[in-house]
Amino acid sequence: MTITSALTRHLKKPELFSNLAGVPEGDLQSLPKFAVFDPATGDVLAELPDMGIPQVALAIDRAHAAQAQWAALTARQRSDLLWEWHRLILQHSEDLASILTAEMGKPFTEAKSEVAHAAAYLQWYAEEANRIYGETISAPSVDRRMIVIKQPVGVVGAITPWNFPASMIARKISPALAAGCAVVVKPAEQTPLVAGAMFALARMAGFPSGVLNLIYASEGASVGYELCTNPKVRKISFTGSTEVGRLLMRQCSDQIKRVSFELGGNAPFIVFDDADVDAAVDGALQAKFRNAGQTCVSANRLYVQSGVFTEFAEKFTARVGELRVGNGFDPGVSIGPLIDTRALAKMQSHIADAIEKGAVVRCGGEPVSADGTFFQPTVITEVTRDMRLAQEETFGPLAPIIRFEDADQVVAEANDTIYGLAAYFYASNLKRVWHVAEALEYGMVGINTGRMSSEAAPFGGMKQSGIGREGSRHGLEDYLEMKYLCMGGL
Ligand code: TXE
Repeated sequence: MTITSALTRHLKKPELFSNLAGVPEGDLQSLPKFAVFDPATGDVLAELPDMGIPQVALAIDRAHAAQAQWAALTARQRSDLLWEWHRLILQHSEDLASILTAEMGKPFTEAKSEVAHAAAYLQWYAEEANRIYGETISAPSVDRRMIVIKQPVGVVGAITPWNFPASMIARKISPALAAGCAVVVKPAEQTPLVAGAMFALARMAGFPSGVLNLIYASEGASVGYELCTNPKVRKISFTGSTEVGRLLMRQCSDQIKRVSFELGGNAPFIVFDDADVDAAVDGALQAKFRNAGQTCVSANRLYVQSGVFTEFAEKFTARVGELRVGNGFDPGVSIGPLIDTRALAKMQSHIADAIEKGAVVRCGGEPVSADGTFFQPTVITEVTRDMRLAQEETFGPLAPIIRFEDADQVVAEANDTIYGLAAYFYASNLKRVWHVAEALEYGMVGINTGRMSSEAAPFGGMKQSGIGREGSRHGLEDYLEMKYLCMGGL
C-alpha cells in the first residue's frame, strides 16, 4: 500500500461526502463547494459542500432528537461503541495519517503519532464512561437524604482547529459521548477530511443516528453563531485563537451557555544555570519545532540563564540547522509547510519586527522558496520584551532566545502575559524546581521535559488561554451537570 493510494482510496470514499449531519443528499449537492488544499503542493485534495446556518440548524435538531436516547443508554453501551470506534481508528491509522499529512502538512511520522494520540482519547473515555459517580451527603436532619447525581449537559457544539485535526476532535467528542451528550462538530476549514474519515469510521462502529453530526464549512463565523445562539445546544467546546474564543463567549452569554475553551498560548521555556544543558536542548527542540511550531503549547520564548547561555545557544542552533524542511511524505523531513500564507506572513512580520528592534538571526529567517508555505527553522537572539515575538504567539518554527540573570525576575517576566497555557523549565536544584513550578501562572508546567500532552492528564490553561480542561477524569466533568436531590419526609 503506498501512501498515495491510501489517500486516493479514502478521498473517494462516499462516506466522506455523504449525509453526516442529517442534511438530505440532494440539498448537499446543491450547496456551493469549497476546496481543501495540500499546503505542501497547493493541489486541491477535495471539494466539499459549504454548509451554512440552515444545515447547522438541521444538524442541531438531529442531535437534539437523539440526545435523550443516547443519554438513556447504559454507560457500558456507550463505552462499547467508543471501544469499537477506537479499534477502527487503529485499524485504519495509516490511512488516517495519510489524509492528515496531505491536508495539514505535518510529517507522516508525526501524523501517525497524532492518530495514535486521538485513539488514546477514545480508549481513555471508553474506560472513563463507566466511572461517572455521584455522592451522598450526610443530611443535617434525620428525615432527609441528600444525593448528588451527574447527568449529561446535553447537545454539545464543538469547533476544532487545523493544527491537530484528528486529536482535537477525539479530545472533545470522546468525553462528550462518554458523558451521554450528542455532538455537532465543525472542523477547521483547512482540515475537514480527516474529520470526515473519522466520522465514517464512527458510523461503521455503530453509533446511533443523530448522535454524531459533522458540519463542513468554508468559514467558522456563521456556523459558530448558530451553535452559540441556538438554545438546543447546551455547551460549546472550542479550540482555536483567543480572539475567536472571546467572540464565542460573548455569543454564549445571553443563554449562559456552558463553554470549554482551549485558546492561544505564549509558553516560556526557561533554562536555569543548574540545568542539564543537553537535555534542555533536546526538550526545546521538541517543545518548539513539533508540528512546525504550530502548537498552542509551543515554546514561544526561550529564556536561558547567562551561565549556560552560550553553550545552550550554540548547541541548540546547531541542532536546529540540521532539521529538514519539506513535504511531510518525504522520509527524514521534520518540518512540514505552514498551514497557509497567513501563517507565513505572521512569521515574516515577527522576524522583521525583531530585526528592526535589534535582534540577531542565528539561523534560518527566510521562507524556503518563493512559492509554497515552507519556512526555515529559525533561531533569534538579542531578543527584548518589546518585540512582537516576545509578546504574541508566533505559531511557526521560530525560536527567540532571551538571556537572563536573575531567577526570580525571569519567573515574573514569564508570567507577564495574558496567556497561561503551558510553561517549561529545566533545573536540578529541588528547592528551585518546586518554587518555580508553583510560581508559574500556567495550567501545565513541563519540568525537565519538552513534551507533556497525554490523554491521562488535564490539558488546559489559566488566564486568557482558556476555561476548563480536556483529557483525564477532569475532562469528563466538563460535559456533566451536577444535580442535587433532596428527599424529605423519611
Ligand atoms: O484560528 P481561528 P486561526 C492561534 C494561533 C494562530 C491563530 C490564528 O496563534 O496563529 O490562532 O489561527 C473557527 N466563530 N491558534 O485563524 O480563527 C475556524 O473555522 C466560530 C491556536 O486558524 O481561531 C476553526 O475551526 N468559529 C489554536 C477554528 O475556529 C470560528 C489552534 C480555529 O480558527 C470563527 C489554532 C467564528 N467567528 C489557532 N472564526 C490552539 N489553541 O491550538 C473562526 N472559527
